[in-house]
Amino acid sequence: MAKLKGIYPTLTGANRLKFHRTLYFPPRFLWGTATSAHQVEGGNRDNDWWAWEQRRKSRPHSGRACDHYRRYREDIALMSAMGQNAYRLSVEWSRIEPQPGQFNHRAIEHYRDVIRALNRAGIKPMVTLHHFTNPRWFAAAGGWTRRSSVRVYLRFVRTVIQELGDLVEFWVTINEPLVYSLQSYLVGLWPPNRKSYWLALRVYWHLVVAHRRAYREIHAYYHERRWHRPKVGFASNTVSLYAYQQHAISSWLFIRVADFIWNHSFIVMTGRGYHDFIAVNYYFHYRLKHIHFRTLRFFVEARQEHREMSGVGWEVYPQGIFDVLLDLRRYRLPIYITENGIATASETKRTRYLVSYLKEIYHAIQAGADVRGYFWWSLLDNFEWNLGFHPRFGLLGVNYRTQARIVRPAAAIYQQIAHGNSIPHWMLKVLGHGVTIPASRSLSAKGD
Ligand code: IFM
Repeated sequence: MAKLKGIYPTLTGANRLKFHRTLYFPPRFLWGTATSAHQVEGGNRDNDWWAWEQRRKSRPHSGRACDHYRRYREDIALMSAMGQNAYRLSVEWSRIEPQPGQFNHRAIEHYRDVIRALNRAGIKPMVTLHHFTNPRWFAAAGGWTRRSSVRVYLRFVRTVIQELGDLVEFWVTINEPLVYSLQSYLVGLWPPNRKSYWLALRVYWHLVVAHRRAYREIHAYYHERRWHRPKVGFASNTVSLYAYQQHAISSWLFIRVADFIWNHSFIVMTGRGYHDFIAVNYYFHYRLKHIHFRTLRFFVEARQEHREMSGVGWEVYPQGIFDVLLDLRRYRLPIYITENGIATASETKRTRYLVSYLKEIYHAIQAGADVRGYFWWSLLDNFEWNLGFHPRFGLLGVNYRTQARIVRPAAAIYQQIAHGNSIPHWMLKVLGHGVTIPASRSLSAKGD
């Protein structure tokens, strides 16, 4: 109990009842939201995604996106109103280095302005250096398939650190390296639409090396200047995996291998000493049904089983985040949930999702996971890559015609949680406990 003293209110009188009914998070917990440059800024013409979008009419175009590049002040004011004390954003490489080795100082100044405004508002910035997009010239030269990609990326990292380092403590080197390698080089859904195990592996390896070198570079730079120690990590798309047939050895073995690849391979390959924190992006819960390498379809779909799903067909399964957080305890590092959220048109679903996932995170903390922050994906509805604008992930809705921001009910709930650094019991009772929805409703066309 002595250890808990600093964390929890003193238990006297009326406090005692409140304490037992309220789920308190640790002090200085970060309550944030997350975005990435290409998904919200608009007008990122110089990157490979923009080029890819333009190549076919049928593809979704990011266009003005949420116009966040121009409206960031208004958006930061809304973050403040929501009680956020942290925000995860990415800097757009193609804006900062539109031509090889030529840096655009106006773009850098823009990001300095954004970060200064965040700091002034008491919102801690967490900055991602690579979030899926590459400058066109980099992609044209072979992108991450080339060994030289690491050197070129480091030149960019060095410049960003020199220009923004004095304002930032948290850096994410690469967002979801495995997702990027697979979507772009194995599944072939994202630019450059390649389908090759060899290329996917090669790209993954280069990202591993890039992370290690960026980690060293950032630390060395801060050290030379005698600045405070930066916190550097990469964001992992962490997945909870279960065997459908619990007693089949083949399923069990496959789950072990898949768990290693998804949730641990990047940390192991980069080396444990290259991470100051574990950044978890959590959306996916899979149950292994079949092993089929040619179609890359291994898991039973939520839809088939009438399970609750998001608008993009991802299963809603709060308990999964408890399991992945406990598994990650093995690294003995602070954990930040750098993305978690749901695409849905239903506000009831969004608020229930928020509260029920946070409840599981609370329990994981009680069970020993050192979770220090949570970033909802996303601040705004935004451009969801090959799916375009139809998935609605935002705490703030966006009217893409007028660019008006719509404060959703979940934003008000988030504000209350962040403000109290806790989930009050009434919120769990009214919103947070899972509600089983009838199969017919869970099967509607968009999963909503
Ligand atoms: O929108 C993406 C984000 O860019 C990376 N993590 C998952 C999100 C939802 O698909």
